[in-house]
Amino acid sequence: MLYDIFYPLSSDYSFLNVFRYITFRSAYAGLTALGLSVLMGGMMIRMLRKFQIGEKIREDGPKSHTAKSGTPTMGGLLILSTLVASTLLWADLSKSYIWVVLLAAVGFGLIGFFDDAMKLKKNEGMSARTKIVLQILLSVAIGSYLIYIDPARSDYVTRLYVPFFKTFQPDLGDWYLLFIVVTIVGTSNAVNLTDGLDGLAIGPIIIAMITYTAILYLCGHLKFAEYLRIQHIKEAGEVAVLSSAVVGASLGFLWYNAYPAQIFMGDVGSLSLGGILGTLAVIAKHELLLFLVGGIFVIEALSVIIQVGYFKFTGGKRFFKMAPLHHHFEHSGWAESKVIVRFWIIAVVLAMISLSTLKLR
Ligand code: 57M
Repeated sequence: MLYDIFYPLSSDYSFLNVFRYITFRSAYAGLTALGLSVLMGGMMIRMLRKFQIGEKIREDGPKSHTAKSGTPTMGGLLILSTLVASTLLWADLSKSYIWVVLLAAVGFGLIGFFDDAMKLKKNEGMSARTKIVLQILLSVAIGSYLIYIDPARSDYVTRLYVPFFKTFQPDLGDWYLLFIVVTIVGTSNAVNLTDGLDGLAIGPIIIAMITYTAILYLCGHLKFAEYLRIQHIKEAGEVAVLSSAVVGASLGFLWYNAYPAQIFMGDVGSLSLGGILGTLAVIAKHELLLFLVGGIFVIEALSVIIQVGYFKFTGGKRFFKMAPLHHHFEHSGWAESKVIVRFWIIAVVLAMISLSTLKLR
């Protein structure tokens, strides 16, 4: 919105030319979302307490978690509202990718919202089947737009870029839609599984979003893309403004979600943030790199698959002390804050390795 108002005036007032730059708008989109979420966070926590929108803790979990009972939840609404407001303010809204990512944010957010609301009202959320069908439908809509409608992607759209390989780019053809769906739905659910300790999901989300902000900016910039020999994706750079707003909104949420948490994000936050991350990876055509950038989410999801598989296969034996993996470490005697910070450290290392792949090919 500010872009539409101020950039046209730059012919009369040259200092308004800064509104042209994605770097400038990304920085202020991040700061605006951060400011808004820190400012609104306290108010929201008071409101959630007033309406008794608090977490019901499962009895089969680690004992230390019973003290968290009643912690205000659905803090994802804070993340969503501030990132959307900041994006509408700072992004060039004529670029379609902005709307694609906003659709992912709000769509996955709505699925999570109804799930949270049902859990609060009836103690039981949406059925796993309904949730997954809705997630798939939304991802099919996003994937179909990018493959069949988006005019900017044309010939390279179904080719897959493989980290560390310069020329090996298999063309998935029509299977690419399925690949997009698996990427977006998988990321959304993996973030949801990770969100089980204070700040555990939001830390790696911030790190992964910063990484993709850099990647989006680079692949949207013709010269950098040529220099790095990555696919130049016209208009992807603008999405960096949005992902920067996600970073800001998430940092503001972390202010309150840091151990000991005053608020949880709920499914409205975790499903939406995962949906956004998956969509960003697809738009940047760095989908496989998400395994590395979002390695923490991958490990957490894998731990659940291994635990459930092993449990069924052995007729009741456990591979980990408890799944997802963070519970295993809690049961091994690690303090909650230690698990969280160590997972963050691993996320930073993975992000650094991921960025190195831009040149290592
Ligand atoms: C939901 N939700 C947290 C909060 C958050 C297939 C199965 C393994 C699935 C899995 C599952 O349901 N995972 C997804 C994870 C919950 O947090 C809420 O949920 C939102 C995110 N969806 O925003 O609203 C609890 O996590 C804690 N928490 C914090 N701080 C935070 O900032 O401490 C969350 C955010 C909160 C709070 O205690 O209540 C969750 O963990 O439930 N299932 C499991 O995760 C269960 N694992 C399990 O059953 N494993 C089995 C195997 C054989 C399948 C086993 O290993 O025994 C565990 N979940 C819990 N307790 N709560 C088991 C123990």
